[in-house]
This record gives sequence, C-alpha cells and structure tokens, in this order.
Amino acid sequence: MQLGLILGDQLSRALPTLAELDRHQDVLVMAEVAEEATYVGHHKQKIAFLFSAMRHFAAELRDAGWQVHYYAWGEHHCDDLEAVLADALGRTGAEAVVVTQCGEYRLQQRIDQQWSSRLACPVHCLEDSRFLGRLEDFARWASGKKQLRMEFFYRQMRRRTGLLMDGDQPVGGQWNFDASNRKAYKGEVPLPPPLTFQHDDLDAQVLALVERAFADHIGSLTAFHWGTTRSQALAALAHFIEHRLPWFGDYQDAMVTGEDGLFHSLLSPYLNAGLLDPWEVCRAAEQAWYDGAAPLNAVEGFIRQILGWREYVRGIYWLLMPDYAAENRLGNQRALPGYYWSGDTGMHCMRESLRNTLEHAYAHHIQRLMVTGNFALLLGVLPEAICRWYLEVYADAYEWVELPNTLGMVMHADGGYLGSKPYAASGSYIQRMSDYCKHCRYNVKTASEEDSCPFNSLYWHFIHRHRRQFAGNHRMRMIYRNLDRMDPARVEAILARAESLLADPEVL
Ligand code: FAD
Ligand code: DLZ
Ligand code: SF4
Repeated sequence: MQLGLILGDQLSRALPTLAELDRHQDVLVMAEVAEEATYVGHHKQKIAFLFSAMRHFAAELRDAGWQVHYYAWGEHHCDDLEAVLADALGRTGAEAVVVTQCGEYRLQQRIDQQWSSRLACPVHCLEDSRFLGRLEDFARWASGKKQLRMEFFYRQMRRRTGLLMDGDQPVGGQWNFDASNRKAYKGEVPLPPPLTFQHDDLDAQVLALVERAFADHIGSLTAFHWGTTRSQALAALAHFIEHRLPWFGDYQDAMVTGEDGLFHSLLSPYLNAGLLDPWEVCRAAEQAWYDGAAPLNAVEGFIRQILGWREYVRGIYWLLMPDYAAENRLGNQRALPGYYWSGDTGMHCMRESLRNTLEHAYAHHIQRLMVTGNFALLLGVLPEAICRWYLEVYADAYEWVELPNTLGMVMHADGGYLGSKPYAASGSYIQRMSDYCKHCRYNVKTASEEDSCPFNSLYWHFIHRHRRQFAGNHRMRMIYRNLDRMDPARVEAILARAESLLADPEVL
C-alpha cells in the first residue's frame, strides 16, 4: 500500500499522484499544518480559500471512492507535512509515499533530500504535468542565453501548442497585439457584473476558524468572494469569458478608483491551486475568438499571460533557485514602509492598490507592477522584504510565480535576466492609465515642490542614482538624454526633494 500526499495547491483530479495510485488499495493524505500556513504571514483570505478548497476536494475524492486521511487544523499535533506523513505511515502501515513535485524550492528540498531517510521509506516524487510546458524543455531553451526574452519563449509555446495558430503562422498575422492593449478606461463599456459565490457549511466553518486562529494575519475576511470548488472555479471561468474577456485587451493596463478587478479574470488563485487547468482556460479563450465572441487583441493578450508569462516565470524559478532569491544587483537596502500593511498613505494610487490587496487578497497586474512594485523599486527597498510582502498578501501567491515577478520584473534585482529594462515609471504613467491622480493630495504635474507627486521625484532620483547600471541600455538611452537636457538647477531641486522623501518615506 502507498500513501499519496496531496498539497494545498494540488487540488486537481488530473494530479499525477492520483494517476499513479489505486483508489482501491492506496490511501491519500491531506493536511492543514502550521508550517505551511505560517512560514509567511499569509493573508487571511489565502488561508481560508486554500483550507476550504482542500476540504471540498477531500470530500470530492471520498465521493469518488478514495480513502482520504484529512488532518484538519486543531485536530492533530503535527507541525509540518513530514510529521503528518510519519503519523499516517504509522496508522496505515503504508510502505511508500507518493507526491507530485511541489511549487516551492523550500519544500521541494525537503522532499528530495530529507523525507525518504527521515521517514525510513521510499518517497516517489512525480513530475508536475499541470503546466503547458516541461521544465526540462525550458532549461534547454534557456541554455546558453545570457538574457531571456519572454516574447521568443512565447512564440515557441504558440507553435508547440498550436494555440491561435494557422499552420506555422500566428492567426491574424501578428504574434502580439500589445500595442492596442493600453487604453485608459473612461466608461466606454459597462463594467462587468460582480461574481460572488454562495458559501456552504464547509466555507463557513473555515472562515470562522481562520478568523479565530489567524487573527494576527494581514487582511480581512469581510469581502471573501472566492469560490472554493472546481465547479465554482469553472463558473468563474465562464463568467470571465462572457463578461470580461471581450474587453480584457483594451483595458488590460487600466486602473479606476473603486474598481478592483476591472476586466481581469481573477482566475489566478484557481489556476495556482489546481482548481483550473491552464490548458482548459486557454482553450476556452481561444474558442471565444473562433466563435466571434471576443476580439483577437483580447484573446491573444490573455493567452499570452498564461501560455507566455506564467510558464516563463516558472521556468526561470526552477532554473535559477536557490541563488535567484538572494539576488540584489541594484544594492537596495531600504525597509518596506508601514503603509504596505495598513494601506494608510496619502498617495491615492497606493492607497487604492493597497485597499484592494487588504480587502480582497487581490490586485490586478498593473496595480502590482506599476504602483506598489514601481514604488518599492523607486524607493530602493530590499528585494527580500518586498518579495516576502508579495508572497504574504495575495490569494494566488506561491514562490514559483511570485519571486520572478517581484525580484526580476519589478525590482530588476537579477540584472535584467528576466526583462530587458526596469519598469520604473513616474506619476505620468499612472495619470495616463488611471483616474487616481485626480483624487490625490499630490500634484502629478510637478517633481520638486513640497506637494509634488512622490513618484515623479523618486523616478528621477532612481534614474540618476543608477546611471552606471542603465546608461548603456539602449532602451533607456532616451531617458538619460532627457535627464541630461534638463536645467541643472531643476535636476538639483528634484533630487533634493527626492532625498527628503527618502529620509522619511513613512510620512507619505
Ligand atoms: P489576469 O490579468 O486575468 O491574467 C490571466 C492569468 O494570466 C492570471 O490568472 C495568471 O495566471 C496569468 N498571469 C498574468 N500575468 C502573469 C505574470 N506576470 N506571471 C505569471 N502569470 C501571469 N501571479 C500569481 O499567480 N501569483 C503571484 O504570486 C504573483 N505575484 C506577482 C507579483 C508581482 C510583483 C507582479 C508584478 C505580478 C505578480 N503576479 C502573480 C502576476 C499577475 O499580477 C497575477 O497573475 C494577476 O494579477 C492575477 O490576476 P488575474 O487572475 O485577474 O490575472
Ligand atoms: C499556502 C498553503 C497554506 C496556507 N496552507 C497549507 C496547508 O496547510 N497544507 C498544505 O498542504 N498546503 C498549504 N499551502 C500550500 C503549500 O504552502 C504549497 O503546497 C507549497 O508552498 C508548495 O507549493
Ligand atoms: Fe499616485 Fe502621484 Fe498620481 Fe498621487 S499624483 S495618485 S501619488 S501618481
């Protein structure tokens, strides 16, 4: 008899562990354990979503004839998964453990190097097949390249999967429609109806448990709207395809006060926990284009996020860990300001992005990249501190996807391996893509005054202080030319204002 361990982000009937085992002979184990639930201070909604989805999945497996040993929070004394396995091996007399490769280096190291000897039984770790590409193919593609470019990886993935392909050519004659995906939202089309799910008894029990046992964790459960079953995740996918996908491309980079999801899918927690499969999500979007229900700029833009970015960052994570996590090529050391946890800041763009984060354990990509991320980059926050924050605050956060996005894409701490230039931007980008600046106490038009937009002053300070790293970057030459053309007295005033902000960023 074998023991199959199913982790909290492996809630998929297509999981290799299930394919390997026999429901009539073998036993499954799932566990809510302190180590996984507290190795960072996860947002309350992330824990509630996963615990409830785990409990629902265990019930579904039992209905399908599996024997599941479920270690519920507070009903056992095992601190970590190894202790759970030791206990379950003792109870069942199983002779081996089967697990599918996990999503974080931290745990995978233990599975590979410790579990078998400490549990005194064979531990078979299976390749995770729930992605669109294999890690060994990514490593082969990346091998010998000094810098990687997502666009070339993505084209290869399009060819390999046949998604949006017409023979060996991209449908519509173009690989990428990004240039048409940069509109600000001015109410041209109505916003999609909200999607909320009726919560059942299992959800209610878990919400009460999290409120009680994780009271000191960040965030609130008041607006917990996530689905916690496969059928709810499928309903969320259908809702996205019908109500959001047609405008996903146009408004992909837009931000609007009070509108927390806009036309984004809000599918990442389901995808990352295994409730949705990336292939079915991409195929559903592709079908919408073939059916004439969504335009190509939207469908291509959406598929690129999953087939391109999601697979690309996973490949980078497993290729470069563990050294990747320690990268800090810009030498940043600053602490993360307290408003990242409280949301209490006068910068309206930050306040909105942080409110979304605290209320929903969610923020859309542009809020993460161009507001909270951009600000941490401009301030020069220690990468480890900002990476930890992103891992804590989002319902979709797992290190394999969070780390390359934060350390590479946002902080440029990997020296440009993931992206060719930092996404640093002044307040004018935020003004162009949102209505935030109209509601802000700072003036987005100036950079050196007492009330100037902090993003403006800090942007020029960032460009100035990193001249050595970036002046030779051909994508940034124009920026340095602009800086050099500015009146030296004005530059001095902007830098002085930035210095005063850096001396006490907590007051902003
Ligand atoms: P949509 O905009 O609807 O996109 C569709 C899907 O594409 C997402 O569900 C996601 O699966 C995928 N996707 C989009 N962008 C990316 C990307 N850059 N990398 C990987 N997948 C992508 N995503 C996570 O899933 N977990 C994280 O921990 C995470 N941390 C991030 C940290 C930072 C600093 C940044 C800038 C981005 C991070 N992302 C992360 C990527 C992205 O912001 C989220 O996937 C997205 O906002 C989730 O919302 P959505 O489902 O509405 O996405
Ligand atoms: C994120 C998370 C949390 C909060 N709790 C659990 C848990 O109690 N049990 C579990 O099996 N998994 C949990 N997870 C997800 C794991 O942290 C995740 O499987 C690893 O980080 C590997 O991706
Ligand atoms: Fe953000 Fe600056 Fe605009 Fe205020 S003025 S919302 S701080 S970009």
